[in-house]
Amino acid sequence: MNALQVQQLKQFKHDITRFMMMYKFALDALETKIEILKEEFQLLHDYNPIEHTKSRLKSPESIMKKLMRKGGDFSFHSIKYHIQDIAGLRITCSFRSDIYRIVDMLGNQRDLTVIQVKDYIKHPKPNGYQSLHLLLEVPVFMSDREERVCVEVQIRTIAMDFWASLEHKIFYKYNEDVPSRLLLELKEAADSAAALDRQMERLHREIEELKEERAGHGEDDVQQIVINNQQFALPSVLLELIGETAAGERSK
Ligand code: 0O2
Repeated sequence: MNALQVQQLKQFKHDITRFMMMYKFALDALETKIEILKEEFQLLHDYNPIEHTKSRLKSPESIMKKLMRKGGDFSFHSIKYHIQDIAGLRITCSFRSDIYRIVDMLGNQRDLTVIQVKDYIKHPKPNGYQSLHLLLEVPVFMSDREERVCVEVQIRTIAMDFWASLEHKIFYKYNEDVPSRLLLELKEAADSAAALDRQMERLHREIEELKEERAGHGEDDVQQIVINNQQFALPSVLLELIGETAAGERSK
């Protein structure tokens, strides 16, 4: 390799790193948003709709393979235009209703743009795959410019995730040529996972109703608040003040 080629290679390495960093920053920004939603939801509803999140950047090799499939030219502009899942975030929830709650919460954020929604829960793929896919445009503020970066968000329940990861493994093990007996069993397993999700959702609703009933009877511990996993007792002076106000109200 001559000096010019080494120089060109260095420049390319620098450019591709900068390009990929943009997607990493978009994922960081989105993960922070999810973290805030999670904590706020826990505080308001005493319940966490998000089990866990996992992010990934597509490897340069997979990006190139996909670009060739899509027939785009080899420029950063073309990659950004054609490959919309360079940055991917997977959110796993306990219940189906949580998925639509998260979609609404993200859709309501003014700096995010929802480009596309693919609902494979209402319309599962023929193989049984279920998940909700969102394409979001996330603003990334850098030292010299602002970029709008596309992130693919997959939102699914634990049962859907269990199924998808097994199906993915089987698909790769058989080099995409899965025996029909296994395909049939996978479809049955997807149906069982969907039935389990429905049953868990029903149970969850019943438990929530019981919790509300209990709260209505004042059985919850109302003398403390929990923030950042820390418990704080309400100041006694405040409790006394509330007590006095209540006594005053009663004697009116
Ligand atoms: P990876 O490694 O997960 O990123 P497109 O992305 O537009 O070319 P498509 O099929 O229109 O292709 O996109 P779609 O339907 O939104 O699905 C994209 C991603 O969803 C896939 O990414 C998988 O992660 C997941 N997915 C979709 N269908 C299935 C399925 O039948 N089984 C499983 N296990 N996952 C699925 P990639 O790029 O395939 O891979």
